[in-house]
Amino acid sequence: MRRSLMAAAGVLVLTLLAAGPAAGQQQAAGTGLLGRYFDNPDFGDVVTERLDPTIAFDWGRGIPDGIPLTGKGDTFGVVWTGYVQPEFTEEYTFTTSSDDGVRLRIDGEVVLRNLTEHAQTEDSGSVTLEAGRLHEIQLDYFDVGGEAIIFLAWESASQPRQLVPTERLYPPDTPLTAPTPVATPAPPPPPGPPDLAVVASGVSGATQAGSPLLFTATVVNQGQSPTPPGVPVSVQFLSGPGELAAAEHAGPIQPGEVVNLTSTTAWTAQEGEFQVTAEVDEVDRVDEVDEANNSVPQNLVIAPAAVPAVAAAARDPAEPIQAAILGLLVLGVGLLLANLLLIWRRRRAAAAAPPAPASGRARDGTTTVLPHAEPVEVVPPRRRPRT
Ligand SMILES: [Ca+2]
Ligand SMILES: [Ca+2]
Ligand SMILES: [Ca+2]
Repeated sequence: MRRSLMAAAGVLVLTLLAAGPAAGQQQAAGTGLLGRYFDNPDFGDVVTERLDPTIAFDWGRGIPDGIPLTGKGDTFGVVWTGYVQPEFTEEYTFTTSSDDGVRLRIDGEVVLRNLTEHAQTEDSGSVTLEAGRLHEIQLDYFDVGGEAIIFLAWESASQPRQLVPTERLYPPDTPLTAPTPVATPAPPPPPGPPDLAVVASGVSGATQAGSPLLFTATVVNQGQSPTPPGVPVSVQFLSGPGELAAAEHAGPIQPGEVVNLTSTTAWTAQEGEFQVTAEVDEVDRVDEVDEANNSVPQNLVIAPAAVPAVAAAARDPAEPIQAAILGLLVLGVGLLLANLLLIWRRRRAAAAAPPAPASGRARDGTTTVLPHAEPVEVVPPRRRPRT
């Protein structure tokens, strides 16, 4: 019966030995586990130690070759320690085939345990491993006589059962290298403050005295942060120290956002030349990296007020001739009225004068001739001849 079991176990051993390396194993560089050999099954005093490339031994009824065991001769123990490095991140099942006792720890946790005296027996246990990581491994084994066999195999969903290969086993003095950290991008620097700037300004309306003018400004946030929420962004239109108009945006203005603002009240234009400065955030509600770019001046020329319509009509080319004719008519009517007035006054004067003698001799000897009187012949006095 014992021989038949041994034969069956031999099939397992051959199966394990026949399993080839899994894909990707060439990336590992292990050399095996450190084996500390004891001359008793209680893991007492260490007799010797050596590096074993794999755990695959069938010492038959003897003892390990080259190990100067001195105890009972056919009774001894071995503790293998070091690291095991899996290729995949997944659950691995470890299987031992041993005669006699066996116990496997991975990262300090017991994965399988059968510390009894027994013929060659398979024991299995599972543990989840991380690809590329060196996991601590400790395999305790003892033989209390008779056959002495120990094999260590593993399998997972990604690889068939096989002996744990040499390149996946590392001795305990292997320097542990931290798993390659996943490159994490450096956190972006905190964004800078907002930066408002006036990039254009203008007016809307006729640039003529008396005309209602609206002012416009184009504002951009060329900073890295939006303007604070709930804080309005205002623009003031100044001529010298005086404010002509103002505009406001409820905000916030996002980085790179362009906002066109128009004054809320009109300015009644006055004749003259003005330099109007559009200044954003003139009350400094927003902290900015640059305040020098907050204002832009513009020159504004306001023409005189419009000429009234009647005066404009006088600019008709025919107007001088019409005016001359009108003047002549007025002059003619005036002369006519003056003559009529003169005649009327003469007649009135004539009607008011006392009746005069038909003719008479004045004291001075002259004769007054009245209208409608017959002329009187005036005879000069006769001169007395000289004697
Ligand atoms: Ca035995
Ligand atoms: Ca600014
Ligand atoms: Ca500011």
